[in-house]
Amino acid sequence: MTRLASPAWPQLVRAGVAAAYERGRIETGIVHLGIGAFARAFVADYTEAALAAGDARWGIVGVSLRHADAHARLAPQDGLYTLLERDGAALRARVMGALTGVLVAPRQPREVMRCLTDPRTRIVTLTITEKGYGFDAAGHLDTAAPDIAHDLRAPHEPSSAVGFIAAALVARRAAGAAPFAVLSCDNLRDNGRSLRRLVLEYAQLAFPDAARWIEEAVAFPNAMVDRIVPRALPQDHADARAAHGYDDAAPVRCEPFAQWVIERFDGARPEWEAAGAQFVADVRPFEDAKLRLLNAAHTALAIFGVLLGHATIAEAAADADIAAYVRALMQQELAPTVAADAALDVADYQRRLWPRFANTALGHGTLQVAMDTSLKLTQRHVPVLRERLARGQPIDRLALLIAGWIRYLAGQREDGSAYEVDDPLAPQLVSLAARQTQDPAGCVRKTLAVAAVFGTLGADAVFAAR
Ligand code: CS2
Repeated sequence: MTRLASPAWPQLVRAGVAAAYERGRIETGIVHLGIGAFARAFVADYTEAALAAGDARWGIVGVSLRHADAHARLAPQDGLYTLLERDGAALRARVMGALTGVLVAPRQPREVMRCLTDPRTRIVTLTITEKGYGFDAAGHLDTAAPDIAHDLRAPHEPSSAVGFIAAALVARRAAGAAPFAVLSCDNLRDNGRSLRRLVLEYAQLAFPDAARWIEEAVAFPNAMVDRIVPRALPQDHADARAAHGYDDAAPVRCEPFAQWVIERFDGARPEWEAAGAQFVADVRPFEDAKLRLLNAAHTALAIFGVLLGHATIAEAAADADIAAYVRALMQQELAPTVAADAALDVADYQRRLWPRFANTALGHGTLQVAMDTSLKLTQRHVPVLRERLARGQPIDRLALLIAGWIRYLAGQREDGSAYEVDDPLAPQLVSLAARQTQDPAGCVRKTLAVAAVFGTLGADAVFAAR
């Protein structure tokens, strides 16, 4: 069987599996940091539509900041891969051509800098997950984080996303080139503004002369990103082959739904509207709806799903007890904190969520969504808890989720079987959780005192009592 790669492109176009553009003419206009499955199902898919609409400037060089896996799979395929949209029995397969290269930063740091400083690169997009940024608990630069500490010692040989962005901006300024815009595509509150603050704090330490210029010249638009993208499964390779006849070592599975809402930014960019991206003056209402409804409920389905032995989110959503609880959590405690906004129909957004959770074709692992929950809570639930407590509103269902999470940290399902807690704070949290049956109150008190997760909320007596 032939491996998917550039020579197949014209035939894929003729077969209607790839968009009808001349792939050899595509230039690189975007560097994407963190080229995992989400980036390939999201940024690349929207960009594919702009390329298909005839603007050849926007190929994407994907960069892995740590692992070589994406490169190993995609380089032999010249960046091509199959996107498999799954919903129930429906399957839509398309080959994406937007990736013009894949780099591994630890192995090719100079090549990464060369792409970032190329004047044709106009945008840097990122999907590096909550833990990739280097935020401390208060949302500032964590100068003690190993990557950040390393980069502050050697700012011209960066290893972190923030370090690469700052060093490249400084080099562009020195060369008289315009800066690129920086567009975070992670599930963080105020993702653009937060990243901007981080880069400025970093630049003040690493490149004090350039910090002011970065502050004035560089755009960091806020954006809300939404598409459920589970890990690929063996079935995906077979389905890709059935769709086009080639072997694909890097297929991506996702739901058909996608929504990208971006705060308006000036300067060159692909026509992402071609795939339905929305440009708005204020992205926050969208971001709140997404984090507080989809993501906050997702975490609840994942935690209780793991505990009750459900392998996937769809199975958890089909469990009558979990479903009743999560629906009540959404309706009574989460949705009321999402402000009404003329540009967003919250009720409609909410109505569309359950079928997405219940999509049995996704195979979205509860353990995958439960990963890094300590960081996700700070984005998804802690702000809601704060608001509701400040207004004297009930928090019973949110408190149950936190209790469920503490129970989850014990690493054991209700049936006694074990799983691994995958979280950057696991060593600390798992040891706190170990004695929870002997000393439940002490375990709760000590877990709520972990400031990296709860900040000052842990000291709230009403919260702790619930
Ligand atoms: C999920 C998200 O894994 C998780 O934490 O809640 O990745 C979710 O699938 C996406 O944000 C959907 O847009």
